[in-house]
Amino acid sequence: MIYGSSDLTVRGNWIEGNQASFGAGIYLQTTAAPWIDGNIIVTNTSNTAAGIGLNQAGVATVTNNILAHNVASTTAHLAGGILVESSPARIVNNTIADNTGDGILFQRAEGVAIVNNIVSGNLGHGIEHYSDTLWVSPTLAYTADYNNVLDNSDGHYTGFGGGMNDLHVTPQFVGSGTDLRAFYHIQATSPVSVTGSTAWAPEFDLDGDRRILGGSVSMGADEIAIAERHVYLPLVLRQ
Ligand SMILES: [Ca+2]
Repeated sequence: MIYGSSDLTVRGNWIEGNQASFGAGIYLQTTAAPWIDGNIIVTNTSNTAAGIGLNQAGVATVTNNILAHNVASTTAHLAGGILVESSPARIVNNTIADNTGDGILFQRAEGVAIVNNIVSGNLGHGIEHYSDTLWVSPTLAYTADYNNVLDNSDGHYTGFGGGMNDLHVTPQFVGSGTDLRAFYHIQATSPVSVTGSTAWAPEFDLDGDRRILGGSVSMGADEIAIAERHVYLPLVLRQ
């Protein structure tokens, strides 16, 4: 749990097998602006918010994380991946797959942004805007677009209609072996390797590969490295 007012960075950790009532992987309740980047958050179990829970947190930036096989254990399975509660978080370029519970659930969040994520195979909704009218003012603005949302058991969305630039295509995960970090990388042929929003993309991916290559960016935590793409440079002959 991260609590208090420091602008810390949590990067490159393997967060596995934890149990808590809320936010078993990472629980943010801070007035600061933490950056949660490039972590592998897997097989954690909570009542709600199994992977990451943000509750009255500041402008948290959550980028390049893989959240998989986390379990929200209540019968409603609220947020197996990420729950954003009253926090203007930036949830960008994460891979949120095969969790027991909704991929992303957000509520009472002014200015939240959910962009460039892969949200697939979760037991629940892909992305849920929890819109209890007692809690949510209709004037609260949010951005949710350029996400690839598919194969979630209760459908792509609830509480809103999805983004204009969302996709629903098989992301072509590497998909083999027991190393979940490797498993949820995407293959070079992935249809989402060039379909993200460059406006929202972080500078690097979870491997340290530079993003926005040739004017395009991948969805999810993994950018296809430049060596894996076909890049043709001009050939100049000098005499
Ligand atoms: Ca990469």
